[in-house]
Amino acid sequence: MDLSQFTHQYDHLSRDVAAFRRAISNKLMYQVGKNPESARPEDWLHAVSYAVRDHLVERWMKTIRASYAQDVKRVYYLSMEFLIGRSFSNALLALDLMPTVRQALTELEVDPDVVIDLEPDAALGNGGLGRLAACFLDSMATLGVPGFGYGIRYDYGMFRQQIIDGQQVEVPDYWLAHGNPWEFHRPEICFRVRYGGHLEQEGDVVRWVGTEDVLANAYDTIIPGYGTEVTNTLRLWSAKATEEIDLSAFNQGNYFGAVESKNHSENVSRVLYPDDSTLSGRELRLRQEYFFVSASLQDILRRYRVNHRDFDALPDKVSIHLNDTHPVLAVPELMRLLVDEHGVPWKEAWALCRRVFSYTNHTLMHEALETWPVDMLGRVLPRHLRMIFDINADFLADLTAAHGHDVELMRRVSLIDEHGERRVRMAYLAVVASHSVNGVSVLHSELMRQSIFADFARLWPERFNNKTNGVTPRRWLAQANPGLAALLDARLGTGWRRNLHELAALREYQHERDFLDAFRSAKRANKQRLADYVGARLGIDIDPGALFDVQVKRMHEYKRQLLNLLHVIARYQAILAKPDADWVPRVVIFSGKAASAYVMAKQVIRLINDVAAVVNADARLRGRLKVVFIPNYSVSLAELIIPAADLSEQISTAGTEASGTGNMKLALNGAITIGTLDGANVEIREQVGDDNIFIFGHTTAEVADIRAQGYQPRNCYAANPQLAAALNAVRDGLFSPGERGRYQAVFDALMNWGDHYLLLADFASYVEAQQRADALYRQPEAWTRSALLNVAGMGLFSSDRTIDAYAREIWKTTPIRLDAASVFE
Ligand code: 26W
Repeated sequence: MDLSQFTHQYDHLSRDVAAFRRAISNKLMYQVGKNPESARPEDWLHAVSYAVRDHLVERWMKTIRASYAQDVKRVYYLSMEFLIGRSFSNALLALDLMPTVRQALTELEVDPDVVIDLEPDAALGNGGLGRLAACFLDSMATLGVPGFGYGIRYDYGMFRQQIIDGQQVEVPDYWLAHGNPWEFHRPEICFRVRYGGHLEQEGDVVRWVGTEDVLANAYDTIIPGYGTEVTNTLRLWSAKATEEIDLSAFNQGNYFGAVESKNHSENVSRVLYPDDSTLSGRELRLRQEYFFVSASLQDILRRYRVNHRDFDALPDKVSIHLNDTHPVLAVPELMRLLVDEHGVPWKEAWALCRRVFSYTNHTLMHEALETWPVDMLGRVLPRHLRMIFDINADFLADLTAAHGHDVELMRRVSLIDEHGERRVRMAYLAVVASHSVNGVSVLHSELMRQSIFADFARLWPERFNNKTNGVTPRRWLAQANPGLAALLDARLGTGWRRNLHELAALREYQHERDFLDAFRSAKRANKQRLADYVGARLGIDIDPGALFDVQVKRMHEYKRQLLNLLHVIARYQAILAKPDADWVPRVVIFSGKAASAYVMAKQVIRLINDVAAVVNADARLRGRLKVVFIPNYSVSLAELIIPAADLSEQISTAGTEASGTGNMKLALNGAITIGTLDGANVEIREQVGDDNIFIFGHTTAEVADIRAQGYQPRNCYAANPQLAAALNAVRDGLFSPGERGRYQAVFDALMNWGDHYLLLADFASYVEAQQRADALYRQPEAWTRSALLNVAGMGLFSSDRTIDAYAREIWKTTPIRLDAASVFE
């Protein structure tokens, strides 16, 4: 085909205001089907999204064409979660079209801010792991890495959180209700995914028959790069019944029965599991994992075969990354496709697998490590269970050959856990199958080698490495904090968006009074913006002059929101005891969701709201302490809250938070961290210096010692009257006067059930660190300088740096070349 005839079409899109006005009006009429006078704001959002999208599609087609022409090595990032948030303003930023499109909308008498705020978040993830996947997509495109995201197009994303009478209520998130202009449905890209059935063996050949099938149908989302034309793809799978309806039932007059089975099979992509802490072990979850993995692998092999006849070059052209263990069924699935469907000999297939897969671990928490009962796996995926047994047999045989017959070692590393009900250890399968296993911060990678993977790290030390997480500076600074971004542009130029290390130059301005003032006013404006939101939505009046103390993240015992709250209570009591002392005014802000079945996390939400009600109503405080729980934490709320923070709470028990990424976003926006030596806090301290972070609490090693010696939380209570008073207030119902015993279980968890996360052991040190924060906040210039030095130290924490390291050291990919690939240089 002669492609030259098509290329001129690329030039028809103009980028001026008048052209956009016309394009938006055209989209409104021809795509949305509305007249301007009857168009609702949602209709305008769709119209303008389509107009902007056209500009991305051009780049997208160009990228796809180049990737085939250059037969590049592609990276496939397999993840159950992608927490994308909104796409419209992100696209405007990538295309450098924000001022143009704002102007065009304004001329059409449409308020751009109203339209921007109408877009629902694509909340296809729980928290850190899902948002990291989204930041990685952004960085892959920006660096020109030929990367694809593969996941599930859940009909219902992360639930919406309402707070009713102080308690979390979950509301379904039907994010597709008004349609999604950012996705392209691909009805023709459809793969059969099989479940159940049984195995038949003829000689060496195993046949998997009698299955119940569902179709996986592709929806593509465009992922723009920043400052480049490279534009990548996020491909999400939606379940479709193999037959529209059961015709035989239909013909027999059983109309409802006819649609029932269709609905049943389509349930597999219905809803995101809203739990990021405990493995529920539910069969539907297993089905979801296999669903997207199978479709993705079939698609990956199809694409590979466009340019290749056999599979010899597979590891040179394909890299498959496993985002935690959730997609680990990709290992037996690739084996199945190669061996059963394409006749590749077992040993060759395994050698290919070992070079294709890499794996990231995101948590050490035992209860979050996935294992599947052998029984269930055998019922749902009999062929894969057999594959896993065979992989295990080969692995254990090789182990014996190399290290002798060590039964204890074999028991420890076997892919099958034989204690009690037999279970498949998905993390071990990931390690055995991958050429690279990484943790997400220096500390976490080290602990990973010492704890859950100790035996494997001895067997294969070369396989283990660290890739400290990062965040995209486009969304988390340029987009979320236009005030600070403008200030940085004026002083440093705009290059920090693509090279975050350029922020280091800010250090030169740390003694310039004018610059510090401007930096402080940018923060102040963000605080005002948040105060307006809190006033309008929650009816709570907060003073933007107060210290904004922010903890935003999933609600989890190990993250210790309750430790923060104990400090709030202690402070409340201290102010009442000395009402005339010179207190630094504070607004303590919480936001975060609890998994729906996580009783203790929900109790903590309720307690925060109960404390807020009492504290905010107490006139004796004269506004010097306020507590706010902002409902429904999400990517777009994070974009509002994070730029307004002064103090960033990163207070997990040392050794429990794998990395954290909120810590990076907050520091990047000029918040100072109060935190433990956990996760990436350790590296943040190295970058910003000891004087610009408030570190407290026991270290990982000390935590281990305390536990080994038999931790007695009651001793902390006995030794610290301030702590005892705060705990007693909770126990005695000071914050729940209508139901005095409401928080007995919270009290008991700390005092009588062992305080597993050592809140009491860290309390005194935490309070002391909070006093250091107060002292610094009393000196506005010193505080601002320290905040500035935090921003200056964030160069390392760009996800561009992270992705560059993955690309070079794990995936071994090189960037795509496009003619005039860099559009801003
Ligand atoms: C079995 C259900 C389940 C679902 C999700 C278990 C565990 C998870 C994730 C691993 C939880 C998660 O989001 N982990 C977070 O990953 C971030 C990105 O690496 C880190 O920054 C956080 O520290 C880590 O908690």
